[in-house]
Amino acid sequence: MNAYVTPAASVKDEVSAILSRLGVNRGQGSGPPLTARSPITGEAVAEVPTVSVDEAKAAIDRAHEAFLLWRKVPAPRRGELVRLLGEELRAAKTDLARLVTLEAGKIVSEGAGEVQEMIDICDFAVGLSRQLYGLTIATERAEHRMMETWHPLGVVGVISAFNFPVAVWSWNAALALVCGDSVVWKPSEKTPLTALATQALFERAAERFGGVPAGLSTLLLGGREVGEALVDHARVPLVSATGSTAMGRQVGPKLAARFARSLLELGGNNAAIVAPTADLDLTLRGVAFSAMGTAGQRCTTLRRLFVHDSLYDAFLPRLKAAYASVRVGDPRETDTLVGPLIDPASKRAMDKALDEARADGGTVHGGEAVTVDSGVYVRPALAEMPTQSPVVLRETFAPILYVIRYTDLDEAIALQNAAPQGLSSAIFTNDLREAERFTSAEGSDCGIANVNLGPSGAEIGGAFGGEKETGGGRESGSDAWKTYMRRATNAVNYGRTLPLAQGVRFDV
Ligand code: UN1
Repeated sequence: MNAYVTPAASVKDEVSAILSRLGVNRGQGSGPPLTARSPITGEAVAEVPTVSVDEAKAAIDRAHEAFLLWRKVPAPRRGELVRLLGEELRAAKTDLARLVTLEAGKIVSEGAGEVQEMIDICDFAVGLSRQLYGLTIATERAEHRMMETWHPLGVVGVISAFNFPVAVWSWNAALALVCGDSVVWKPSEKTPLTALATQALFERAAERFGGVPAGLSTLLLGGREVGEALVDHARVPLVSATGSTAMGRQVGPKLAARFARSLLELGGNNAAIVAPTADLDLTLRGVAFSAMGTAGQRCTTLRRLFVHDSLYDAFLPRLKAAYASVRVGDPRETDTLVGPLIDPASKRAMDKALDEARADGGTVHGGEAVTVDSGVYVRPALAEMPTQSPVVLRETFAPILYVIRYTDLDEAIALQNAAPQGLSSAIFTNDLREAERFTSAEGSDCGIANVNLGPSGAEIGGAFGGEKETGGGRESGSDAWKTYMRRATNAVNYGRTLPLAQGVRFDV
């Protein structure tokens, strides 16, 4: 449970108290200092040092040295470190969740949910540390055995965004650490404090574990040039990058040019279809959470809604009422459901998109500024659109839900798949044929396709990520761990002859 009930102390005081309770070391470095702000009030809450490019490169070299030692530690023992990290996260959940609220503006339950995702992935990774299975494969040669072995990969670079300031690191780090890799993390410049707090918790776990190689998990605070150092460093065989498609377009080709792996988790322009048999009470809640939750700042946020003609007039008034009544405000207050946007630039992007929607013949409900302290707060917007015009097909990282009527399911699926991104999607229906069609090969083209729940709020057990401009990466559950390891195929001849594959003869 979250122990905080009312926003009594100033944001800055609360931040300082949490940082000192968590034993946060603000780090060092000769780069330009970074000012951490809280979107709740817009105020500066701390100043932290950043590293220079040379310092970043040296830290990556150290992480490589750490990898050389860590890869020799048996995987279940590596899992023990992640188990301890999970314990530290459990113990610090209230404080870290609160810091997520203060620094990223998430409402209390979403801040707690983010830390819960970290705990969940630690548990998952601990189990995984005894299950890094390879296959044994039937071989065509007599007295041979063929098998796959999964080996540690190297330094894993993690570039994360402000909207999931700590969970994304944990999805990558928990897996990477059990896989025998070291981790170097460059968080968003908008959320350095939650990153420092997470690093402090990792260090506590490492101390309890004993004998963790120095630099096994390193935090690099800095600007774009620090991210570039990670992307360009020859000792980094995998970079997992979460952010905009524009960022991915730069990072992906650079990694490809040096034959490093990329795990890209980029933009989403997620849709849901409300079909004739949908349970409208459930649909309303599913749509409201996915579209307005986290103030529309999840990559899985619902941004496009296709509503069947037969229930459009029954459903829309209910949806409009929910939009008009949802409480926008200080995310620390328990009845707030929509907190602040991260910064004024987000509001400008939202206003621009809504102007464009109106110019395209849309009717906009909501979207106006709400005055709460000196942060950037908006009422989420519903935009009823005559067609899926270009603004609808663009991801605007703000709470705008475009609503369009449809009559035929295939038409709705085609509209949903017309977006350049392919992260998450959903259908609300009680018709088995429609549900199955939506999840079939001819249905949604996204990495996530849900039935009777919204596109956001995925749990860690599934592979998370999407297709097309979302970048194709998969993180967290299922077999996403394979990206963090290298696969060796081993053929072993235990006989005294040398039969060649494919029946080739080569007698010397
Ligand atoms: C993101 O917005 O970057 O499915 C990730 C969800 C979360 C993850 C979102 N588990 O909404």
